[in-house]
Amino acid sequence: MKFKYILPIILLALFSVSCSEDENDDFQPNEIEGLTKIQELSNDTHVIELYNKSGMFYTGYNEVILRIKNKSNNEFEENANLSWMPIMQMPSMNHSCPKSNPVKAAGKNTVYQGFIIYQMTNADGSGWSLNINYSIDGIDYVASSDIVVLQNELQNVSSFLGSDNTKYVVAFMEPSQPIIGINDLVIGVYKMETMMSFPIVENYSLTLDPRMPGMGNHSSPNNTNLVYNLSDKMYHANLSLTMTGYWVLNLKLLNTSEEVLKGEDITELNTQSSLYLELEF
Ligand SMILES: [Cu+2]
Repeated sequence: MKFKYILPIILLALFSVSCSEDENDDFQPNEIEGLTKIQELSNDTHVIELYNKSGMFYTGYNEVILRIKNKSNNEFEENANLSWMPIMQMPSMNHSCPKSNPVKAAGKNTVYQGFIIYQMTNADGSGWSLNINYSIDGIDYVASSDIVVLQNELQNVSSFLGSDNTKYVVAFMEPSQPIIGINDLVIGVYKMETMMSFPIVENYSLTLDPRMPGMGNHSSPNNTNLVYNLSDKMYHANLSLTMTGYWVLNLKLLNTSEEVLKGEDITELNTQSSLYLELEF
């Protein structure tokens, strides 16, 4: 082949590559800006990309953003129905954890948002896998993979047996960026109904007593107890943080009859509740 035939082919190839990239930018704006990829799960038809801020899963509450790339045209699916099932394999049994299935993120075209609350992990981050079931235009798909879940240094989730002989998971959700002053504290409460089912606990309440163990276990003024919020199905309170540092949020969980299921008051002799979450900022 002579050079005069090759050059137009090269130019054509270059042009079509840059052209298709422009198309992608136009039709699929970057909806994952500021996020870091945790990992991908892939099957024959799709690549599912998982994102959050840190790019890692940690024990406790994990907000997760995902998108589904179609392998045949490299476009992101905009009409998927998703559910997911995190599973931890333990020596004697398997169990799942509290979660919310991913739904289309508000105002976005290609990204879906949900959360997973890992209540434990192995020291080396192993043990968990994630199964994602989804359907697009009436066709069902599955993707699954092992995932790495690292141990959070602070106790931001507590799993325990209540005095009603029911197992509960209590998880810190907000504030993710605590401030000196009044913070909107958000906590999730879940019941371990079976190894695989962790429904939301509604209409209970939690008392709140934040303390600084490093500074004579002092508290702070103007805290409120946690009450159930019907719209987001989580528990909210005013959390008063008077200074930066290490705080223990001492809690008591009460059922709808105001019976204490877990936790104790803080006194001179009892400096910490058996139900608590930690925070440092
Ligand atoms: Cu486990």
